[in-house]
Amino acid sequence: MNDAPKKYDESQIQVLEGLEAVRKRPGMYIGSTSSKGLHHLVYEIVDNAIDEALAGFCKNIDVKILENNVICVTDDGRGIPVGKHPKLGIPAVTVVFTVLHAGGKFGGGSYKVAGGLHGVGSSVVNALSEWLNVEVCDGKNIFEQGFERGKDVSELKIIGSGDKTYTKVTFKPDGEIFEEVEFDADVLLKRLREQAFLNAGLNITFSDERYEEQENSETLCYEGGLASFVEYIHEKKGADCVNEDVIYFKSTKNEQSVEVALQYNTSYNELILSFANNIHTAEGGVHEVGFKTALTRVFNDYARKFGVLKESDKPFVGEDVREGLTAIISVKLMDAQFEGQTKTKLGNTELRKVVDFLVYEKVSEFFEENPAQTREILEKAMNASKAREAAKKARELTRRKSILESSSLPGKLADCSDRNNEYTEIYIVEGDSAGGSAKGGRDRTFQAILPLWGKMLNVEKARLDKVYGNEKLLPVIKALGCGVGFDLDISKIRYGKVIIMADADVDGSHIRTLLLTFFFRYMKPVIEDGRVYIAQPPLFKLSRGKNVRYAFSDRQRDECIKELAGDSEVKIDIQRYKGLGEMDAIQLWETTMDPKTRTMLKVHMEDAEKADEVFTILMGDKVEPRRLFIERNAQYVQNLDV
Ligand code: 28F
Repeated sequence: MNDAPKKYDESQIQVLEGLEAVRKRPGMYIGSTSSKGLHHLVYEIVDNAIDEALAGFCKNIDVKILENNVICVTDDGRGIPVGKHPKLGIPAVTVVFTVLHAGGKFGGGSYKVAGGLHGVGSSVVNALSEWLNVEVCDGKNIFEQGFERGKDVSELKIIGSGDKTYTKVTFKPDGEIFEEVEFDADVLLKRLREQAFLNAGLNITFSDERYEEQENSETLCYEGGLASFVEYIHEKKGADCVNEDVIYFKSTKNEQSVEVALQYNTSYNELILSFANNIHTAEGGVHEVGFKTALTRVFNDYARKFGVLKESDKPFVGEDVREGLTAIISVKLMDAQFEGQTKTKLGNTELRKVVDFLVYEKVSEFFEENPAQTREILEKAMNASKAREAAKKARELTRRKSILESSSLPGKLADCSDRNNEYTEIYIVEGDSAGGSAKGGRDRTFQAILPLWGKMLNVEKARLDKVYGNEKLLPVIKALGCGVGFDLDISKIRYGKVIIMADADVDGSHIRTLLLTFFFRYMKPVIEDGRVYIAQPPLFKLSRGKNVRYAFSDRQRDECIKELAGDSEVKIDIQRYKGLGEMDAIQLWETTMDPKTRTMLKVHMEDAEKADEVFTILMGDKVEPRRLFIERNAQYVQNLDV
């Protein structure tokens, strides 16, 4: 250990200030210190290895979770340079791990993006790790350096020799920073698989070595790239495909590449995933716009040319040509501009035309060369277009009908007096008895009640025109007042919160799932806006004389028993609520509706692809994928009523 007195020159001070800044406000660099932020540390290191693959020098990346949640990532690239940094006079690899946003990768001329959540650099991971070890082989010597909470605790030193080049980074996230230090292997696996799809031929191996008995490892390598990605998505949710082949094309021009894969399935939903430099552009951007406009144009041009669309027929609109579409768009470019609220919208305007031109040219080519598959695809677009027209008529009809009726609000709605949708809430309640108690218990200034009745529709297997005709959903659409499907205008929504309140039994969870499917498929912005909640009524009422407690789980029930019994063996009355109707209005208010005491689950959508898969599996018509899903997830279900 080099114990010479530390010379605190300017560069040392810059290093310390940088790391201090990261440890003081980690959320600024990795989004949060929750489990999501914890996993972001791994993505950052893996992204650097993938950049080395993008540069063409790395073929294999290995990711391991070792015991007590230590991560080890290795790539067989050139190895981070160990030579002295020209300006700072210390090894380049030490700069990469101690200077914020360091590394030549940021000096332009690479795919790395500076700032934001992407490419925050290895130094942030180092600062947020209890310890980190970097090992580099330059084809001759093996070098190693250790750090603790970002500070180097040893000089870079030679620990051996080797004839292969590689970089290996091992680190233990700092428990002082992260509330949760337990890694979720499935979360890492999903992200690594996505990166393997996005980088055709890259070989990523993953293993979770925390538990002796069940070491599981996976090798992820897809020569088919995005085409394999589309096949994987369809296979995972048991989708039936309309056309046999995945339409796939890639074009690279002056260090810019555009890669697209698309295929149609028989569902009514569209799933488009877009990426820029391997980063998921959840907010879309120019590449998605270019793709969508070109697709609509090529459908219309081809349909006109071959008489599928007659002169008198209206042209296809975007939603017609995207019904049942699974598409992945991946662009790689220098100096990508990320915009939007979460820096996940691609802004490079010149790219829109590039993507548009390529998609138009390549999809036309496919149509010309595959008339049979094209006929299937266009027929589906025709049906979608007809259903859209029918939905428009159904909507006009409901509008006209409601204009004929006194109010355009549903008869069963017990509205609230306040009109400001900052505060108002609507409880969608299953069953008239529960609806009655909810009306009796609510605070009518800001709480509206809509009792549901009639047959519910599983929208997973229905188009929008059927939704308008459904007696259970139509009142919900009218009460919320913001429309549905592609003409939903979230600014018109009449309530700040939409709260689903159903019994805690199997029927209640079925109606809840059907409603969530409806919101996800036809009112997604209401979920994305964080307005959908699930009421949590109590499962038990415990009483000892006048002393009453409510419990929302078995564990809470047992705690209440101890609390009420104290140290005397006395009888405690325990009532298991079978349905909301068993509670009177006051109890329902106190336990489930009073904002001061209630607990509610907020419905949020971390990952559109995952949500699409879950709804397709749970609500779709394929039994096998559903059985597998239930088998895999039954372990997480509390109070399973078997
Ligand atoms: C397990 C994580 O971080 N791999 C990396 C490289 C390779 C180079 C590099 C990285 C250049 C001057 C900073 C090598 N030779 N895996 C990784 N592999 N960084 S990170 O260079 C970084 C800058 O200092 C590299 C020639 N050019 C670049």
